[in-house]
Amino acid sequence: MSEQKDIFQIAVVGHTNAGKTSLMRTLSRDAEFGEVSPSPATTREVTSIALLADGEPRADFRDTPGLEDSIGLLELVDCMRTDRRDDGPSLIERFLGSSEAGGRFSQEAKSIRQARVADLVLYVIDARDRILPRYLDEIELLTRCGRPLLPVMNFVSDESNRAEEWREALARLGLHAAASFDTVVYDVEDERRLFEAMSVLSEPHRKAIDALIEDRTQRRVRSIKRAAHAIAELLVDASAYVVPVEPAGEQDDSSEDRQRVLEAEQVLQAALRKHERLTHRAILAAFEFTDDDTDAALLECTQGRLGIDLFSTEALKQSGVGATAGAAGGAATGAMIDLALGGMSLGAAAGIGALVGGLLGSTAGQGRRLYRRLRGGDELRAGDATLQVLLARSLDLARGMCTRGHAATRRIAVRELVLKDDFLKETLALLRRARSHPSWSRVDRTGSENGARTALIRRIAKLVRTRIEA
Ligand SMILES: Nc1nc2c(ncn2[C@@H]2O[C@H](COP(=O)(O)OP(=O)(O)OP(=O)(O)O)[C@@H](O)[C@H]2O)c(=O)[nH]1
Ligand SMILES: [Mg+2]
Repeated sequence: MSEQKDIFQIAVVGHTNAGKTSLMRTLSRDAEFGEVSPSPATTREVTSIALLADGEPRADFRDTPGLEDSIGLLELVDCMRTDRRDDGPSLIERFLGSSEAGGRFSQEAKSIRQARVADLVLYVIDARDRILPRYLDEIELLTRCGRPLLPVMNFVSDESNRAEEWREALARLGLHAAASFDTVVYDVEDERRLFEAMSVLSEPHRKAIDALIEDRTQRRVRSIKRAAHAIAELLVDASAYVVPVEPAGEQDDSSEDRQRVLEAEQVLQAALRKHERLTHRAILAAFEFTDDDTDAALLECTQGRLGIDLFSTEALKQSGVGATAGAAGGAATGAMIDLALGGMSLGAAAGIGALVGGLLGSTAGQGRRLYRRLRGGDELRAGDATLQVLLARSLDLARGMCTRGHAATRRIAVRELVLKDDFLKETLALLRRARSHPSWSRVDRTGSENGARTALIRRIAKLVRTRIEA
């Protein structure tokens, strides 16, 4: 536990299961902090974490055990009054010095002790709950601690929340400032408003809070930039990637030809699947989720939208490419992989094949094979449909991460974003430049720096960023 004297001290208190430890996790961007569980009385000891700005600790948040028997405790504290002028803090001190603080109310005493010495007390509320007498008694006890008190309503993204009822009840108790902050469904604006409300109640620590707000704003911008860059890199790598098809021998018939294409197709699919997974990890890392969180989160994804195979009709449909897939005869790979014969697209090569065949008086197929041998081998590459699916899925993930608190324990909420036509067209047009540079691709290999590649990635990342933020 950090023991710096003049650092801003915040006690995080409240009823058991209200989400105190979850709040600590999300504010500190540390999904490993403490223990979070749906069963009550999970946190048994006070634990602290320092929030940093520019690498310096600015505020010390203390997680505390949940208040379980506030009704019993308030009765006890009331009985400790010996003079009608005894004020709240003196009654609280009396309780903390009593044997009851080490006995029946030992858990409550740990929280109350922190609330008594903190510069600010955050009272975490499960805003779905009705306003029960035990909550009113919790507030009364905390008010008696004599420190600035800020209620923080958690679970506000739940439609059944009673935030308005809570606000009214809190106002009746003289608590006119209350913050809303869902620890699981993260909202960057709510976080800023929470810090601002803290700042109003803790004037001497305004500078520290301003530094935290600034730090978080910058981190947000950085996260989105990094995610956009990872997506742009994925798209450029996938566009530039080519898999050669083994050159056909003199005697090859068309079934062997097909077999070779099929094998190359599998190589291409496996490589792009792997590259997509790497990008998804990079997106999570951009939002400050560690490798362990990433494993858990992506594992969850495997049952959801991102778990659907990249080269499936389902993935095409989900990414709004359904019509294209249908046009290609229903087979997903037909729409997703381009077979370039001797360096040109299938359509153009079929024409050339017919032309060569016609000239030699043989069939288009024979002509095509001959032409191919003259030009060198065939190759496979990702079609526009694949690029569109890669873009749609990675954008969905990045947008999902924008609203994922570090307290989230469930699967990532991936919502489908309908890609705007002009954005899609512009991105695909830019990607065409990568098509003629197979050496730019980092799929399955590392590559040396290349100015034109970097410039293209930057341009695409800028476009992608606007969609993450949209
Ligand atoms: N959906 C949702 N779940 C939440 C939210 N906050 C907390 N939870 C869940 O509620 C349960 C309790 O959260 P904790 O953070 O452990 O609560 P606590 O106040 O620290 O509880 P104790 O340590 O037992 O006093 C966990 O299962 C959390 O995942 C929220 O904002 N939304
Ligand atoms: Mg806890």
